[in-house]
Amino acid sequence: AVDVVTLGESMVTFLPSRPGRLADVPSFDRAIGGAESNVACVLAAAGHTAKWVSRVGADGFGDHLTEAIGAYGVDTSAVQRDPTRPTGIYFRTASDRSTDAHEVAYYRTGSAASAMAPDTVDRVALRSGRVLHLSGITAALSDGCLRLLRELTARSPGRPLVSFDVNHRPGLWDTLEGPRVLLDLARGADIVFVGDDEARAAWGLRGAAAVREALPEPDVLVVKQGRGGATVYERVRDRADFGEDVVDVVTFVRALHVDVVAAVGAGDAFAAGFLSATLRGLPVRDRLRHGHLMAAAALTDPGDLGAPPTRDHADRLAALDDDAWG
Ligand code: KDG
Repeated sequence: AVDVVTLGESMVTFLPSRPGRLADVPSFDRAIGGAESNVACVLAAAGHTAKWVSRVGADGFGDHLTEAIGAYGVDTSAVQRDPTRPTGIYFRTASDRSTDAHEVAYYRTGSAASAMAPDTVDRVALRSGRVLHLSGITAALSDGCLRLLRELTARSPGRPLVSFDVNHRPGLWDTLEGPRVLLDLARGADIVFVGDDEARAAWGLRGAAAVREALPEPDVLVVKQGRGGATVYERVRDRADFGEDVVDVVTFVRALHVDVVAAVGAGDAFAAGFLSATLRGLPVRDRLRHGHLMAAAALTDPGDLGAPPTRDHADRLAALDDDAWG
């Protein structure tokens, strides 16, 4: 089995040549984006086998995406080409230094990837990994995409470990149902990633403990607390009293403090670092450290992805003593 399979739409991304409002940016540089392929690329850089399942247009942008993602070492053999629909693209501005906010303009309605559905994707490929990583972005793309996510997050025997990043993108939802759908999908996953800001905006939940209370099902819940750090709730059997008690072990690790160049893609890098360390059987503190350091690498690069650290590099950073980690 490959280590990780990810499913999702990727887009050719246009990065601004200078800071400022979208209305004022005169030219853009081509790059690649897509939350789930970002995760696959970071995992491949960290020495894992990763496969990205998707659909792109039979056009130059589709060629570029498959080539560029393949160049990270990701297996793109299960990516389908759609002769009738275009590859999605998007433009964005640079992150504002004080708020990390940026503008995004998507051109993805009716894209090839939005035609993904249970009967149009390679289901064998989707079950071929130790981990299947999904995100809430896909749920917003079309009815077919939502049906597919519902099927993949349904608990069934023998399924891969399902990882789900909530990735609430309010601008992509054309109904008010988004938050409820995302909570439902998250309930079916084994590992869930969510930002505390997202949990507040989508579900009105304040603080990590409130998120866990609303989302007790996943064995592992990771609540990202922005520049502060991240808290993991991990369900473990409590052997101390030889009973079958299941308890939540709660672990917090501070984030690395870096000067943010572009916040987009940091959550994906975090998920990849955490999943990499999970696949390697590392303890929860190190899973969080690998998440944070992959995120730091993405935060300090103008693109969505940049050049992620290799496994050796990441291991050296994760092994720094507590002083460095704060
Ligand atoms: O998480 C980063 C993504 O938001 C970016 O790469 C583009 O997938 C993307 C999206 O739908 O916003």
